[in-house]
Amino acid sequence: MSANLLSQPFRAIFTEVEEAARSQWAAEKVDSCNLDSDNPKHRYVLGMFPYPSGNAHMGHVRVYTISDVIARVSRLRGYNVLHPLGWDAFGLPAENAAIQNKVDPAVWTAENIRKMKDEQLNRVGFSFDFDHETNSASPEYYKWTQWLFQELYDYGLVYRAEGWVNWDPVDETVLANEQVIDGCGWRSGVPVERRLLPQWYIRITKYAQALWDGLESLKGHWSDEAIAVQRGWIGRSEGVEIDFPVVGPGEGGDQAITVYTTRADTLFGVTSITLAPEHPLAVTLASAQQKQAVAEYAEWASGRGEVERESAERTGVALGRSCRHPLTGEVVPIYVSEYVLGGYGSGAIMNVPAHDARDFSFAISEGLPVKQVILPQEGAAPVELTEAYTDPGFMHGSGEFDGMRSDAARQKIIDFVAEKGLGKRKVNFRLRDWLISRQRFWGAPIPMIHSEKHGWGKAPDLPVMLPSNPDFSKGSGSAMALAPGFVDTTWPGTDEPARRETDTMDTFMCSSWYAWRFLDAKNNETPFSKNRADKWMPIDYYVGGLEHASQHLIYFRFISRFLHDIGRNPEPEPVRNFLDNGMVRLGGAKMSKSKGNVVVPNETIDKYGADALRLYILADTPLRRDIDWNDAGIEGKQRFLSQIWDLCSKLADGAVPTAPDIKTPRERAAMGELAKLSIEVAADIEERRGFHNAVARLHGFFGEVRPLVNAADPAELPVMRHVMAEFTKVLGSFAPHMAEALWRGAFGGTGSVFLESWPQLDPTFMEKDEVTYSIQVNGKLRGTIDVAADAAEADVVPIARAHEKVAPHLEGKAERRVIFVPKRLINFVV
Ligand code: ANZ
Repeated sequence: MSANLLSQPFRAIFTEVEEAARSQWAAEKVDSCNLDSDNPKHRYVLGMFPYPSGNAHMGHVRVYTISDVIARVSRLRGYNVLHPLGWDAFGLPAENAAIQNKVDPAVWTAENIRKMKDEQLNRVGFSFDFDHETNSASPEYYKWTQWLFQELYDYGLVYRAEGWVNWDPVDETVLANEQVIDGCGWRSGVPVERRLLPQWYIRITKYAQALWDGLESLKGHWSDEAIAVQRGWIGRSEGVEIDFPVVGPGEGGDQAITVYTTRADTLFGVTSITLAPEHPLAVTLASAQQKQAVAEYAEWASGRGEVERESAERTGVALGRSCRHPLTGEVVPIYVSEYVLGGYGSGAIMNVPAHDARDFSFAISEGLPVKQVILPQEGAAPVELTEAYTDPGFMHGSGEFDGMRSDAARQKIIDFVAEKGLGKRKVNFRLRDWLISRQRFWGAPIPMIHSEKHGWGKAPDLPVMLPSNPDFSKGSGSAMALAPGFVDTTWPGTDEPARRETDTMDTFMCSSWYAWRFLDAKNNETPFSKNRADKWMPIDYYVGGLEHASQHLIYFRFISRFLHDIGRNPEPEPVRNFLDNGMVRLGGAKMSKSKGNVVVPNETIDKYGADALRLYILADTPLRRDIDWNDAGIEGKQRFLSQIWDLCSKLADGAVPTAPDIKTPRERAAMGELAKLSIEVAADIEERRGFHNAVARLHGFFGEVRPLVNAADPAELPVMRHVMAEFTKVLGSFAPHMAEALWRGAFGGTGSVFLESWPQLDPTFMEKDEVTYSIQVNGKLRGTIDVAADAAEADVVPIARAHEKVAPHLEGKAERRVIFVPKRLINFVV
């Protein structure tokens, strides 16, 4: 940096300062990471990779500023740090843009990546090593996504089955949920139909228990909420399956309906049985009179979305048949209703209107009895319920279980039912198999082929390349089939005709394994080498929004466990510490282009500089809270940086001692502030996730040290220079551009400040020359005194005894004991 920049006001030259620092980093390869270095200390710091929309937003700035601070602090503290960035580059927006603007999605995506990387994110000063960049839409990457699919297939974790999709009858294409707006296709505007089509699934349910138990094994930091979201998604429940025999005469009269319940304690309150529309017995069992109504209802309901089914008004149709209660022998009617889901439990439930809210409203609309079997108080009389009573309580109307506490009775009834052979204990999960196929173009082609003779098999010679210049004239789902030469192929090792699968994979598949690819981004022989995975996994710090805690994290943890099981990943879990950060809002609302309330990073950087932006986005708000954007806040950060700049410019002339000789109280005080700063900021970042506290400490340090520098004698200036030079090393993780400029420009650094080490100070610097003692009489505070920190008890106690506010309380009383706590407290017990 030219010396004359230093003499100018920071506000006038910050852009120049920032650009100069970035060119130095690029030229000197300051951010590069040698993955095979033999430094035994290493850290993998990862922010969730972005979708390349072409517009970096404040959400990106927040995530990567956090990961960048951890990465920079870690490097200065002696770690070899991997802090990479890549692109989650497949997906719908590219395809939509391609259809609208008639460009190849590959071209559109490449241009967006260039914009986001070179023109936007680069300007924030993130220390990414782009030697390890990945792009999930490149053949070099998706070759291995396809490999992963085929591995899962080889291990029996992939299957094909019919699944419901949104079908646009005009565009003749399958729509993603996001493309259905108010029940209509986003392009055609006509109502969307639900259709059953063959789909590829991944058997993630086989890992449900492991994914559940794994949450228990996480030893690093995971917020309770991130864990809770996953528990909700996996949804493990312990219950019992109970058989209700069907009462004859009629078809299926010798059968039983198996229900799944988590509330065996309510068994005596059952007043009906309800089947899911998909239940195989629904139509079969229906009486002749009801068969058609049941069939029509079942067909209508099966086509409806799950959320809709669970939240709609309770509807249903009686089968005209009944079941016998296995314990009481009572006969109860059977219904079919959409709120019972086909894919969960046994697809049939026992209705207990008195104790389940859904059953209560169903019973009211069907005129079914409400039978209370749990009472809030022991010995209370049942009353007419106006809503379901869902709390625990005391058993009633339940035979030999009466009077027991309901939670204890639950276990007893399960045992009883099991002993009698009427049912068995059962664990269920809400987690469903992962529907992975998408009838779209811009994704990793599913690497399977089909022949009439051989059925389905793996496509040889990966990657199965995505055709270029797709023809979207018949909608996105057909582009693959229309690509010349894509579909027709031959069965491996023969010249028999075969057809390629035209579906592509869910993009969550691409992001389920990207963390491993960063370890070996250029490897063409294997997805990643085992040595690298053994060394670098699990990720030490993973940063991203809580909105990814359900899907992405579940898929990521699943693939991590799978890779572990096949011997390619050292530990089952992929992440040690998960840092879920809040959002950035404006005027209380989430920033969004459609609402027109966005603050654009590039414009902010033009106005205030990247360092001010970085400080601002970390300051004041704890990691997990949302930030409400406020221009005054970022102006304050720019002012703070200007003050640092001015002070350091003033100090610039003269030598900076590396091991200064500390003599005066002022020098000692400045060193004390530096010691406190370096120790506490390291702990804030590495252990406490207190990014906002760390920024507050930068302010605190400066507030204490600036007056010391301003008051310093010429003889004290070398130490002051030393303190401020060391300060730039701490500041650098937060405001890297300024720190680099000052380190080289004001303090004579010959290389990058980021190749230096974190200040290591003797903590005794933090000890004050003087300490304050509280003086108590019988535990009650009467006064304080300031004495030399190393003063002995024998010197301090007489001073305390003579204190003007203390002496009157001691006068004329017998001193029984004196409690002395060094550097803190004296208590006279009288
Ligand atoms: C009787 C009962 C009484 C229930 C009561 C609840 C409260 P989780 O915890 O999510 O597993 N259920 C079972 N299978 C179902 C299906 N396929 N579709 C919709 N609901 C179903 O929930 C288990 C409870 O959800 C089960 O316990 C059953 O209702 C219902 F006072 O049985 B319960």
